[in-house]
Amino acid sequence: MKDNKAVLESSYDSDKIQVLEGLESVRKNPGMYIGSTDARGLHHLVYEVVDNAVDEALAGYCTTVLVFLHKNGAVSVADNGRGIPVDIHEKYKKPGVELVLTTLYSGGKFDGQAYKVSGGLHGVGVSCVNALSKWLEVKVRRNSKEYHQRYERGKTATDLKIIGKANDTGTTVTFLPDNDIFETTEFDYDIVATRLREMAFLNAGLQIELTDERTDKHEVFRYDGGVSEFVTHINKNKVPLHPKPIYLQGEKDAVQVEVALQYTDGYTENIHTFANNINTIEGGTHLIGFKGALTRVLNDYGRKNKLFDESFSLSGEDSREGITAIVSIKVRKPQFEGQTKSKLGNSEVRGIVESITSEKLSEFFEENPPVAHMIIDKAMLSSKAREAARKARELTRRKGLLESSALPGKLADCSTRDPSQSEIYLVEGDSAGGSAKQARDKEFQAILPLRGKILNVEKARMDKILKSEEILHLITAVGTGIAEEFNIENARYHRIILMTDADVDGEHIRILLLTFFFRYMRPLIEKGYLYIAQPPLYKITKGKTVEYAFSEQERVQKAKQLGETGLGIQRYKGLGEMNPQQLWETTMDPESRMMLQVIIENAVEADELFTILMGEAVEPRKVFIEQHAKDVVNLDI
Ligand code: 0RA
Repeated sequence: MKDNKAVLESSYDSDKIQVLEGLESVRKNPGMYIGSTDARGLHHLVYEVVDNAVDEALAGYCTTVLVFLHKNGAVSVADNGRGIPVDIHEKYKKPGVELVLTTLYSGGKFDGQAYKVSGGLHGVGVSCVNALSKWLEVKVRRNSKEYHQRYERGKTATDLKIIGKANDTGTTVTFLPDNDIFETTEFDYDIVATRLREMAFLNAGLQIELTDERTDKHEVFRYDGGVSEFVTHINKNKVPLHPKPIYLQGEKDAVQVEVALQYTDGYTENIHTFANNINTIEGGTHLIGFKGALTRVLNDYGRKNKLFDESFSLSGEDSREGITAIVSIKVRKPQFEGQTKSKLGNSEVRGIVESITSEKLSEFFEENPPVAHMIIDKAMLSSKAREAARKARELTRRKGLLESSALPGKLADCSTRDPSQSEIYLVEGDSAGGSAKQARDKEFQAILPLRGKILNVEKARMDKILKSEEILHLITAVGTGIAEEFNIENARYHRIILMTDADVDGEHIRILLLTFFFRYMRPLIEKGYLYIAQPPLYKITKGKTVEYAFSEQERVQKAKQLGETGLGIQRYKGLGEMNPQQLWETTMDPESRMMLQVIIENAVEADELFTILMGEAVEPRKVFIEQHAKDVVNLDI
């Protein structure tokens, strides 16, 4: 979304036809409007309607948003905003609400709002939701009356009618997603809840309620502490260094900036940025502004208060070790760039965030010296460890271990030198590694066997990580380097495939590897380079017929197909039980294999997951493993 709304507003002026463009194009090419027609796209429908309600809240007219997941598969979003206008539009001779719902892009101009602060990932408007629904009904409470209108597949089905009286104002939209369009039409409570919770954190005081009528589940999300409470929530399983998050806020040239931050005793940096309520996972100008200010304030304070000498300075990484922060800005014309359109491009934002953060954080430090001292002590410890790590790295470099010319001996590399064609299998154990080496297509498949469990990077600092031989092999083979030296351009493979046994140990190794990639090579995941191999769980034989099943369900189904008698069923416990030919056919042959691509659905949740699974605190981990025991089999972060 490159500022859809602004662009389209101007085209409204110059080309009045376009504003009345119908919704056929949305139904023909839904991906262009909502990204995809899978579960993700489906959930975007809800977000889109909620965003409109949140816009009303941000404009100061709405306090509560209610979301219902109905038994019949429909969803309702009800708000107590102004209600969508119902008066007849002079030019188009239709009620405003009908224009809003049946034409693309009528929103921007018609609603009289200069801009929308909020906006779904695609910011396309409720009319797209209408276009992609079997039916949609809207109820508007306005002018002391209640109005109703129904649409089917985006087309008006009934006239707007007054159906009763109203003693407040607001809008209720109810829609049933079209199963001709979506691969799945079943809403997932947790996915909806996570987004609504995030929205509530980002908009202090706004009350969002979710009711699942299918299960009678009900939650109320309301955080009067806003982004500060968000940080407290993220840090609930970590050990904070100061009791309360630091909250900074300001506004300049119509850009609103809110920052909350809290340091923990951990080593990772955990900054989540948002622009207009959208998680900008690729960062952007607000993130750059924040980081710049943070480093500068820490150095200025440290020097001024003689916590270190003039000649010393803390690096950016030192300043951010163990930090959890939310940076949330609201800007009139957001420019979203990058691979997944989730990087903020507005250049004016950088300086604004930088100056507000600098000014307010310096003020906070002046008023809270003990907290400032604690943070700077932590950053200085990081600096020492980083120096030690640098020395360790230099040493290994001198030994040639980190040079690409000195690839690890255990690596069976592929022949092609084209990274986009190359893949590497990280295989648990030397024996499975051996099978994989025999099975592979040498041309484009490399194999790196990993012995045993790799180091838990969640509990270690860089200097220790760089002393782990398995991890060094991994870094060298992948080619990108890590941390400050990470460069995705040097990736030697564009598919990195984790292949571990389907047992508890394999699961653990997979999570250790995922933790490493998430913490130190995250852009590889963001680029879509990381995969998890899916070896079969069962081999089913009948006479000469051999079938593989990748789940319990599939085993039952395949056994039925083959007939129940005379079946041989073998449960694979490890990769080692397959001969190279079987391994190739089931797990490595691009023609027939299944792989999971690792995607970061929600960085806050992924961070929480790794903190819980791999961090220091034991109690939350126990709870987590009990609650998620079933899911862990198909861990997706
Ligand atoms: C157009 C104009 C106005 C409000 C809205 C649309 C509006 C849309 C949605 C969608 C869900 N809830 C909504 N609430 C409001 C401004 C109305 C005015 O100026 O009174």
